Amino acid sequence: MAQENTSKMQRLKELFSEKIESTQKEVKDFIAAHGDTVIGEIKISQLYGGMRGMQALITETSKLDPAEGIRFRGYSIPELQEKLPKYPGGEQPLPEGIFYLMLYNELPDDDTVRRVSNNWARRAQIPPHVFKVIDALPMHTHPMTQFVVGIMALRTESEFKKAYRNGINKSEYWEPTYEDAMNLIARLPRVAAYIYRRMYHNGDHIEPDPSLDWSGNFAHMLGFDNEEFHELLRLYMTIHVDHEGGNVSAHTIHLVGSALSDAYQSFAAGMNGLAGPLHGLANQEVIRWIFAMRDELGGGLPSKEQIANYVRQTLNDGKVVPGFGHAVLRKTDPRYTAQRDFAQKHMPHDDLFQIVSRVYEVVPEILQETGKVKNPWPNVDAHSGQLLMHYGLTQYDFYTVLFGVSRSLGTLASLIWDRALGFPLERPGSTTTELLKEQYGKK
Ligand code: CMX
Repeated sequence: MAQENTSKMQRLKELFSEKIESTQKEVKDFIAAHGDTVIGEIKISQLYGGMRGMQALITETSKLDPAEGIRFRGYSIPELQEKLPKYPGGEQPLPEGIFYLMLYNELPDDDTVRRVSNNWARRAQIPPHVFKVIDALPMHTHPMTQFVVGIMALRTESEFKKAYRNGINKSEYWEPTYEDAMNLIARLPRVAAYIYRRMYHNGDHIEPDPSLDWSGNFAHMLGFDNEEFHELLRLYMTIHVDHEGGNVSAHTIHLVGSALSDAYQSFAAGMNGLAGPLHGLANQEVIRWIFAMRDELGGGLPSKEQIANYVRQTLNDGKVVPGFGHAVLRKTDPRYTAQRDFAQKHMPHDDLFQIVSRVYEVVPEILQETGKVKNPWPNVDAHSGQLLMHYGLTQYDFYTVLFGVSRSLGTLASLIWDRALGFPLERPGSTTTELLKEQYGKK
């Protein structure tokens, strides 16, 4: 049985290894032919402005178009909702499918997705010390901190670390990276669910059910066995996976990985970036902001005028309106729209959905009035909390952990490709204001 399991796991890896050689050749030939082609120019303002708009990274798994939104290996979210395999009786894509698409650059069939699911289920064992390390943290430790600590505790299992110490040839780096990525993806739901049950259900933990799909099992371990919630989590885990390479979490994982830090170290570093309020933590901040508004206004559905006043007050206090704006997007985030469609179908009369919808009607115009916000439209985080709240996942401090579990799929598929393509240590140049002034300030 153990042998049979190993050979099944090997088959997915072999399939990937068959892809590497042709892609390596394609990239090498392209660089040889076009390596000196100039693809843009850099303005001084971009150096001071967070490098917006600079094409400076290769990330094969997804590409973000400002006007259209995210595409994963060329497919939009609605296309994936149609084309990716579903759980029997379900309508939302299985996240296993989008992972396969990102890693293998091919749409999987039902059988392939089942193999990925089974593969992860077989890898999901967590060494007991991980739970002990988490248990040693004070209960008030933010769930994202507990998550990062859990990931680092899992690092004892790193195959890359062992292989490097044993002198692995650099042409084979991708192989232990693949193992680490697959193991980590398989184990993250259990770690996340452990933190959730520890914090909010008196440590009453729920054993995994390996017969379920990856996110169905995650929902089950969190304590939600409602099939509609399982569908929501499949959607959630699919739309948060990746957002090209320049966002803080993906970029960090790629950067740290470039030092040949293993998948555990790289992913934990990226999760610390995701935990920032301008990035993934915005999903908890949205609910905090809406609840504070509701409390201040005495409950119920606020009028448009009341919301507008509250938004203006937020801006006057020098704070951002969470869930709105984006560094790249210039329209309503299609990830927002996918969640709105889900709410319209399953909970059109939900109180919080009414508020989220009204906020959507009011905020963009006010942000536009400021004259400085480049994208006044809602992003993914403006909607996700409402859906979770509806099914009883009310502990919003936990929301960014869900985002993090999903983001493992895209960023770790990318990390495997980084090692397969032999990407070097990332080391851009920096300069000083004094030097810039000397070089360009006199014109
Ligand atoms: N509320 C208030 N002000 C905003 C704003 C918002 N939602 N979005 C942008 N601005 C402000 C910026 O703070 C900046 O102000 P200053 O010039 O005073 O510094 C100005 O508008 C210009 O910013 P921008 O070029 O439009 O946006 P950036 O690329 O600098 O920032 C982002 C993008 C997401 C950090 C920003 O829109 C924001 O802070 N949004 C709220 C937080 C949020 O929802 N983050 C989640 C993003 C998605 C994710 O990663 O999960």
